Amino acid sequence: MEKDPKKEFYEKLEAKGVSRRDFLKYCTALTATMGLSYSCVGKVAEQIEQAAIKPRPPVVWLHFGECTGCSEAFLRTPDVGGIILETISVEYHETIMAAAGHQAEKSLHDAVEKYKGKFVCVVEGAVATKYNGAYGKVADRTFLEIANDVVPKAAATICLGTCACYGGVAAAAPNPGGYKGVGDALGINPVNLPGCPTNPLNLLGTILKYLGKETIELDDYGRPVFAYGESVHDNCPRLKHYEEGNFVSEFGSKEAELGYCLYEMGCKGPETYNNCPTAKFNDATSFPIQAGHPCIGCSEPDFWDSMTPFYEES
Ligand code: FSX
Ligand code: SF4
Ligand code: F3S
Repeated sequence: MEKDPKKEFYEKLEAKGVSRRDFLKYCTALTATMGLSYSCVGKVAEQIEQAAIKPRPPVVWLHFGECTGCSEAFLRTPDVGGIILETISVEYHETIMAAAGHQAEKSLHDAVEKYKGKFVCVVEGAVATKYNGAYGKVADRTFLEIANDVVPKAAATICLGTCACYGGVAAAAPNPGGYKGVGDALGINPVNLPGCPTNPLNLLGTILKYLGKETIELDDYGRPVFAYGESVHDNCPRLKHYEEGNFVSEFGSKEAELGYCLYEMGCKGPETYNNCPTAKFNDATSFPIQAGHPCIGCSEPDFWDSMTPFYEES
């Protein structure tokens, strides 16, 4: 007897430690992240079930100049990460694949040829452009060569993390290697999901919109408006204190315990566009400001240069 694919999907999630109740909890968080009303939770859950049942889109995942924090962010949130891995078919990913050396190179080549024009390319990390890309190599090929070879063969490209989007830490001054984001380095317009790291819910929301063939509205920096349309400050739980002038001036102070505003500690929430206060991290547990740390503007282009020093008074 043929197995019920929906049942099979839930069994697979269960095996990853994600109960049906957990799944619905993440669908609720995702619905809010995607800017939809609460009444759409059922529809979002159904979209994910359908995505997992249908042939999943092949994904080639590249790593260039970065810290892999963006992959870690979803691999270490097993619930959201587990759901993501059920909606896509990862054909190549250096951090999680078993292959190494020549075998790994072959699997990249084979995946790109087999799924030419059909795969989604997820890129983590910036591309070195000076000196023919000499400042960044994998398997004796520069990041620039690999990007020029693989990215044009993809059906769509998603830049994951501020490094892939705009250069990030590798492009911080004086940037000797001429690191750039993928869009700038290749002269293309990818979907940019910045953050250092990117919130895994924003990746999942983007994948679902892509699979549902929905138009993804982007802002001037290539970021989906559903996730990056409002500033951190707009939705900050400490906003009332900002308006009333209750500021924290040092870490560990009495004011910090009271949850006062972190603006005077250098918080960049007013200039930073991201949905951290509503989506949150670690399976929707917390985000920097909730944990008492000022926002450092990690989803903005050039934040390592333009938002520093992170701790000086504003
Ligand atoms: Fe950069 Fe992401 Fe910061 Fe790290 O992929 S955005 S350094 S969290 O890993 O690229
Ligand atoms: Fe705005 Fe930062 Fe204060 Fe929150 S903590 S209200 S984001 S300045
Ligand atoms: Fe980054 Fe600020 Fe959110 S530092 S994680 S954009 S609160």
